[in-house]
Amino acid sequence: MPEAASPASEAAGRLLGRLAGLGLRHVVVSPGSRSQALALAAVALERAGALRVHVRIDERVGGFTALGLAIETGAPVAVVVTSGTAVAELHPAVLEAHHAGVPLLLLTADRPVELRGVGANQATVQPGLFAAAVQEVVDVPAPGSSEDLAVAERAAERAWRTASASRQPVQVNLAYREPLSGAPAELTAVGGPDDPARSAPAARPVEPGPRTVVIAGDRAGERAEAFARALHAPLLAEVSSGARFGPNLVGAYRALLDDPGFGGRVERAVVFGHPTLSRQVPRLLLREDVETVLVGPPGGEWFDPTGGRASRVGDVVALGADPDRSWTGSWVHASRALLDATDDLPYGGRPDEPGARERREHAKAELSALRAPITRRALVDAVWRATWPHDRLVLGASRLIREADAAVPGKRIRVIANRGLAGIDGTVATATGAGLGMPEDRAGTVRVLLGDLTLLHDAGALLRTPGERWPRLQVVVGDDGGGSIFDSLEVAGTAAAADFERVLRTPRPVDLAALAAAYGWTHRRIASRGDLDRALTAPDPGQSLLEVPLG
Ligand SMILES: Cc1ncc(C[n+]2csc(CCOP(=O)(O)OP(=O)(O)O)c2C)c(N)n1
Ligand SMILES: [Mg+2]
Repeated sequence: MPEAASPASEAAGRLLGRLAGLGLRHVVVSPGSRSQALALAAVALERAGALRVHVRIDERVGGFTALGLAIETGAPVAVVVTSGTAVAELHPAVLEAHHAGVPLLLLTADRPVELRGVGANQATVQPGLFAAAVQEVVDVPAPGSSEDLAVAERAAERAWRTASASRQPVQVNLAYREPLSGAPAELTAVGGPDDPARSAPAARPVEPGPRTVVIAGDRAGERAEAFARALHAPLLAEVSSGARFGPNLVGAYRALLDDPGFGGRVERAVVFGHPTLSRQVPRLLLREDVETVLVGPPGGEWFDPTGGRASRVGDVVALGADPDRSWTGSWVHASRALLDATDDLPYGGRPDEPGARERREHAKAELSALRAPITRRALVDAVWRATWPHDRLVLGASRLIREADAAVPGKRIRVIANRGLAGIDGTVATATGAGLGMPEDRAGTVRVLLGDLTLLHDAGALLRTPGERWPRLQVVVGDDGGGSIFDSLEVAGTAAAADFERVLRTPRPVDLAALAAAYGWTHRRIASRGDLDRALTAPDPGQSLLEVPLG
């Protein structure tokens, strides 16, 4: 006997099939009844080789996994959730995606119109839930006839086009009536990519002349480095800019911006990406005597602390190199000297022509340094040294990313950080998504460096999916007994110590070995710098948690 046909299954299959035709490669699915047709269509398309499905129980984890996938692949990624609170669980990742400019397709299953606003189970007002954080809401009524297949297809095209062009999340709210799914069908991708000729933004010519710095904030990308080199300008690149490398790099930019001999002499700033890690950059851009050129983000918000005084352009092109080489040279040299002076690594100081005594002393110093407690600086340095272009480095919010930003030298590696809203949520899930988005045959290790509270916030993301590929993940936790970032705030001195501890620093004595074991992760407690280097350079296969007590 043929099983009952389900308009829900047919429409869901057509929607996802068309999305696959347009270029959708990853769908993150969370379980639910109302969304079953979408979830089953996604796995049918996976069987046909059209896309990959990643299943996550917790939609908040699913949302951040999709975010990581979209950051890594640069293309929209879909999430499938059921109705009600499941939709709201996506909100943190949607907000981050909105502010950072990352395209997501939120396929939110819903009740049909007759069941809305009548107190039906698991039904709320889903369109509009994300307010301005989505570029568009495509509200698709429950399918009933074969004409609705065309409606589903058009919804797919519209959502894909909007998300791709705006680099923003788009909600496709999909009502379904019972039967919520029907007989399994074989599905394939429908149609081809739709590639409206996208015109590159006009590039504004930038003449050499005024004393210029190039600032690369989060997600600035390699074009910031190329532009700084072409103009021969100092490159003040944050650690997650994607531009922290090259001959013009000024890693110690904060100290130099504070210095009247450097920051005080700047006449023009060209800003790429979203700088979030220093007070000095916004302060520089606020200065009336500094001409500011903001280079448009491909999506996301403009970073503009100038109150509209800055000029905004889609792209820039250097009209030649600054003939005054001393400007950039002085920044680069001063930066290198500053970074060397604050170095606490055990490896420096090798005598030029070591005699036997010097060699012995050097070896002794090296040995005792390897046994020394691990400082934040030593931790970020070790992680940075161990990370290579085929790896990914994901940095959690809080102190370690700031430490890395202040200290690490230039290296052309991919660093991901959720700086759109700088939340401590979703860090492990974002990293997992990034790893899943890397080409399988060329994927290295995804290393996550985060604080102890940031890990505990996303403990649910440690939950693996049996039978699905997971990337090689090395989660490195700098454990300093709660939110140490609050120690640097005024409240640390004004609040009663016990109150400060209870509501701000919030230390949690969690047994991380047991946490790791519960989720089947390898756990290592790192006691020395020697251990740290060994664990980082030869990462365990699969998923591992390195617990690093900070000294
Ligand atoms: C979702 C979210 N909640 C709260 C905060 C505020 N916050 C910023 S840092 C921080 C503490 C982080 O502690 P930890 O991960 O241990 O890092 P540490 O400060 O010790 O480096 C908190 C709660 C936030 N950024 N995001
Ligand atoms: Mg901490």
